[in-house]
Amino acid sequence: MSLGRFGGVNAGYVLELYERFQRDPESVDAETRAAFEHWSPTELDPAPTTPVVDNTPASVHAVVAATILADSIRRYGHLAAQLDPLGAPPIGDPSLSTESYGITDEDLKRLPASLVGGPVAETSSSAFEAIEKLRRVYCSSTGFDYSHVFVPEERDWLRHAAESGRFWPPLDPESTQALLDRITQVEVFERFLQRTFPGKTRFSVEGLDMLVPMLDEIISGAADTGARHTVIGMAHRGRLNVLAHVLEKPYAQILAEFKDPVLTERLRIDLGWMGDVKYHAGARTSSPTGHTFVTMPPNPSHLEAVNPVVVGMARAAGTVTDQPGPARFSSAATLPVLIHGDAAFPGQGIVAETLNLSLLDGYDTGGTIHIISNNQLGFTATPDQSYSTSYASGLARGFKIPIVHVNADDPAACLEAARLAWEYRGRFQRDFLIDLIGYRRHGHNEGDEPAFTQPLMYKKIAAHPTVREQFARTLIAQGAQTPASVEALVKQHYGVLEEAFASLKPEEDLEPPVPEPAPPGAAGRAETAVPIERLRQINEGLQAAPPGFVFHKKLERGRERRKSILDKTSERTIDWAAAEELAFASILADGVPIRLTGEDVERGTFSHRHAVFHDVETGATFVPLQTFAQASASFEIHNSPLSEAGVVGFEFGYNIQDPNCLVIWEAQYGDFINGAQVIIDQFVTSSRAKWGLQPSLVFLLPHGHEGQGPEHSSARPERFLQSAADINIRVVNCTTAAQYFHLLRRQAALLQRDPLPLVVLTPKSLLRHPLVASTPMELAEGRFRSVIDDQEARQRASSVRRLVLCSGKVYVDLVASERRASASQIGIVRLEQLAPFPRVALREVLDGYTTLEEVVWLQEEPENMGAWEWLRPQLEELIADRCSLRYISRARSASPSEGSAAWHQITQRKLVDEAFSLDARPLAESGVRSKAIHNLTASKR
Ligand SMILES: Cc1ncc(C[n+]2csc(CCOP(=O)(O)OP(=O)(O)O)c2C)c(N)n1
Repeated sequence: MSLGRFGGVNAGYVLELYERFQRDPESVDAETRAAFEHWSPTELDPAPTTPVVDNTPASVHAVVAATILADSIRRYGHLAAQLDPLGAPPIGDPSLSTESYGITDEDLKRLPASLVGGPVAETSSSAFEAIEKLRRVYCSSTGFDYSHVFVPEERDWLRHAAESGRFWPPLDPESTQALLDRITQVEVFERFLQRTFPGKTRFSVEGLDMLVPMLDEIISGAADTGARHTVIGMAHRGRLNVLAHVLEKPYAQILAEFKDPVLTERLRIDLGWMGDVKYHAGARTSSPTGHTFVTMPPNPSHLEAVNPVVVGMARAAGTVTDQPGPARFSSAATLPVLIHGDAAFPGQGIVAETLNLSLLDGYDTGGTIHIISNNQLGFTATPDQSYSTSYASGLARGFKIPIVHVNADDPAACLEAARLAWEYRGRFQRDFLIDLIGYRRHGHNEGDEPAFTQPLMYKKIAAHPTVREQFARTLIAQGAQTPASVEALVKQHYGVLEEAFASLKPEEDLEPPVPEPAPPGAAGRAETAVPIERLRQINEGLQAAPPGFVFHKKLERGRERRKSILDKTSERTIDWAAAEELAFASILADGVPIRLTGEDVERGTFSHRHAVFHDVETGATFVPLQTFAQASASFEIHNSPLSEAGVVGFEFGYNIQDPNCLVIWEAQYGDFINGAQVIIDQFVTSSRAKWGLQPSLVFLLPHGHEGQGPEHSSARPERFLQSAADINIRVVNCTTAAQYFHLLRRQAALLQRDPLPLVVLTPKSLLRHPLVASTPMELAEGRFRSVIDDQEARQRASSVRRLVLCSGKVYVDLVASERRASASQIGIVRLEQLAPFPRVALREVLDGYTTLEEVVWLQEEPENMGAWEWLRPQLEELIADRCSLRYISRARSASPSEGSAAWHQITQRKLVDEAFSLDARPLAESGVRSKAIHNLTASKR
């Protein structure tokens, strides 16, 4: 016997069958049994060199063929599914045709259905019938694409779900009527907008109308199974329709926004309100009982950037933080839904970063439901210009996410996909993707001419009936509707919109969510001192370890030292890490939960934090901030994956969803923050002015020129400062452990009263520097100071000619310099907070020096970086005609720092020398810039 075309892998399958037959002849069907009775495995030719003649008894050949055919349909059936509503034929695959296996339908009819297996076999009388049913499941208007799912239980479940049809919606008269009503509403909304505001951009959903009923299905299904929060993220396409119909944003408000109203001066100037275009707006709705919520955060134009934000929001929505210990997350309570573009999903890297979060501790949400609203175009770009994968959804395969491609013109198939998605997610707590394949009825926006680039496609679209029209025709043919009833439904929905439009009073209807800033005087202020006794109790609590826990020797010694750091109240025993831990612990003791994430944060990049100890014998972990006796809220800490945009977006979302939690993200080195620049620009610094959000996310960004080269020196403070507008961000570069302690406590205290994102430029080598250490009394008294005067210079204020203003690490370089001792005419004042500019505090300090000739801003960053360009106009205004203003910096440069440590030291020394040289002159050739920008003293006196 020869296996003919079933060599190789298929031979293996025959052998398996044969072994089964040998063990138990009854375990294979009668025909296979008969064939094997006259066959031996020695007849297998593993590598036939000449064409083999197929003299296989038909039954064995057919048995093998039938099983492989069934398997191929399950794996590759989607390649033959009619997924394009515009009729492009599927690419197909030879493995799906009976003929490819050298068998006929007649052969299949002689074989039992059990060879095909699964639910279809149970209701079929032959393999032929079962295969036909499989084809209807896998090759119709749904393409089940799950063969890449590795977990057998999941694959079996998916297979059974697809083949049993148990998620196929019962299109009984009531649900049919409801569906027709819904898609009529969706279509009429777009048509009304087109008629009322012709050509105005709205990014119509038309061509993907089923998106709305699918979201209905997902949201109600999730709510039925206990999800309290659904968070939906989506871009422009179909957003207005989803806002109106899923988020229940009033028609009147949407219509008023089409009139582009100009808001009052108070909103624009006093409160910094800028607003955003209507198709970026967010909304939130709750069920009539108030038990379930659907939220759609606002969205910037930057496609897919909202993905991690939504996932972070969903994580926060399912997290309980009011108990000490780790935060408790319940996946059943929350559901993230992300709607992607078919060009953006494969194109934007943040998609992969977000998918990578899906199963990670601290980031997992119990599964996101993804829908690609696939209109087969990205603006003008075609699929072959947009992705290298076979489908727009290809990336999801690598994450083992089940994918269902579905033709958007088949309502029942679309609803089945939606049901399958939430059932799978609920059961396996993993992501699911629906590739909803439709078309785009108009241009990219409604003023755009699509026929310039897609003439053939748009000829087809012009003649293509809408999904509502097709569905209505079917119902009319079935006698379930009449042309008149269908038309009445259209009129009814027009009527509602017309009424809303007629009642429109734009200024009154529009209520932008403008947050009021804290009242003047109260902004940024909080009592943050912690009595020494309380600190001692907390510190003692932190030192209590689980019985028998074996610490690493070095860390054990560190813990020993920690025990006594509060004993002597006026000795500098508090270093940066101790201040941070005491700040965190006291915040937790005050009942404010904390979430701290970033690359390697558990230990700290510079091995200073050790928030998580590892038992050197058992590997068990111990987190003192989760177990100390005084804690009254949760402490969450996670080493993040190696991502910036994804994880910062996630923390932003977490933060806005749970504004009462102190959410902190730490960069490995500050410069890596630029990997998240879109999140910073589009969300962190601007979301208040655009959307009325009030983030309070904290960024810890190691910063300072220490000779580590261009990439490990600067957290690029200039980028944050360029976006600073007084009421959107705080940027701090503080110089002592106590300042850091008060700063963290202030941020926690202001979460509700005066929330703003906080950027802290944190030390690296200075983490353990004695000049940065503080006394316990400095924690027990006082508060964060935005400006720190030079106490020594203040004693001799009348002889001070130059005041050097600086921030952060360069201050330590100055005071550690041997030139400091002889510089009696120079004072060194620290600007601990760069933004909002501490005008009042700095003026008070300047007022104390009446003989000043010059204020110098000293920074170690190049002239075009650091804080100089932010400070310059503010210092000019403040100093006015008091004296001159000078700056000292590295020379203007394309790169933040020198690439050599020795070169760095030379430049750094020059900077310091220049600060102490009263006869300073421009030193362009030295790599350092020292320049008086004007001499107001001379010109204005
Ligand atoms: C990050 C980013 N790059 C470029 C653009 C400009 N842009 C807006 S829509 C669009 C096409 C998007 O295509 P697709 O993802 O398929 O969504 P569709 O508009 O077709 O629904 C482009 C390139 C953008 N908004 N965001």
